[in-house]
Amino acid sequence: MIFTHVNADPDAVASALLLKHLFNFFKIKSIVLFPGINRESKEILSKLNIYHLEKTEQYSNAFYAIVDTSNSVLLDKYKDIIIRNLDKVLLIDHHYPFGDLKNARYKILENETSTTVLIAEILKIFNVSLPKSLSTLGLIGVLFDTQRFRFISLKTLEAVAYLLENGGVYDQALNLLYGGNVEYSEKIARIKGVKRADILKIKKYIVAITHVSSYEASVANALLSLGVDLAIVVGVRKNKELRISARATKKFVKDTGLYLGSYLMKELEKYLDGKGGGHDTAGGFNGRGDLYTTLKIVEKILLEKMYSSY
Ligand SMILES: [Mn+2]
Repeated sequence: MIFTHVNADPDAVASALLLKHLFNFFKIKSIVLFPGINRESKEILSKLNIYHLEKTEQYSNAFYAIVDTSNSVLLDKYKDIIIRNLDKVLLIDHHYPFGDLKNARYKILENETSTTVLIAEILKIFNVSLPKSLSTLGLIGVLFDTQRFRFISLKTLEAVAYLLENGGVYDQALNLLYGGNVEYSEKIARIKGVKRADILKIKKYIVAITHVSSYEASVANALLSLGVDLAIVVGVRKNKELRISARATKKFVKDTGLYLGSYLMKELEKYLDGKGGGHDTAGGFNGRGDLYTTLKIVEKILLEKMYSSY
C-alpha cells in the first residue's frame, strides 16, 4: 500500500504513481491511497489520462510505502496503521528535517528538491522505462516542488533527463501546471493576502505577515514576487484547521539564519498544535489553532530571531 501526505500535491502524486510503476516492474502488487488529493493534482491526472482508482480496502498482510512526507500527522486516517507497523514501512521523503516516521525500518531520506527526483533515480538505477504520461507527470512533480527550478541539484537534472528520455513532454508539463488557468478563488486569495499584509521593515529586510482562508502558498509566492524578503501566510479554516506557509529569498535566509523548515517551523511547533517542516526558503505548518494567537506567535518568533542572533 502506497501512501502520500494529505492533500496530495503533484510531487506526492507523481511519486506515488512512479513508485507503483517500479513495483509493477518487480511484479509486486500495489495500490495507491491518497489521504485526499488536491484539486490541481486531480485535474492534472485527468488531463494526462492517468486513471487512478481510489480503493480503501485493507490487506492484513500489507507492506507500506510512504512517499513525500515523514510526519505521521500528515497521514491523517492512516496514521495509526503506519505507526503500528513501522517495521513494515518503506519511507521515501525529501522534506528536511525528517519527522517522526524516520524510525521506519526501510527508508530513503535525502534533503533533495522533490520526492519524484528520488524515485526517478531508483527507476533509472534499475533501468525501468516509463510510459510517456507518467514521465510527463514526473516532470510536473519536479516542476511543482522546485517552483519551476528555483531550486536545483545534480540529481534534479539527472531525474529530468531520465524523464525526458522516457518521453516526458516538457511543454505539456508546463502547460498543465502553469497554463494560466489560475482559479478565480486563487486570484482573490492572492489579492486579499496582499491587501491584508502587515509589512514590517526589519533592519534592511521587508517582511510580510498576512492571512487568508486558502491558497497560503500561492499568496506567499505572490508576495515574494512583489519583492518581499520573507512572507508568512497564515490560513485558518472554519473548523480551526491551521495552515502556515512561508517563503523567503535565499539571501534573507543566509544573512539572518532564519531557516524556514528547520528553524521557523520547528519553533512554531513549540507554541502551536501541529507539525511543521520544509526547506530553507520554503516551509509549511499544519495543525489546529486560531488566527489571532497564531499571528502573535509568528511575530514573536520572528522578532526575537531578527533582533537577537545577528
Ligand atoms: Mn514534495
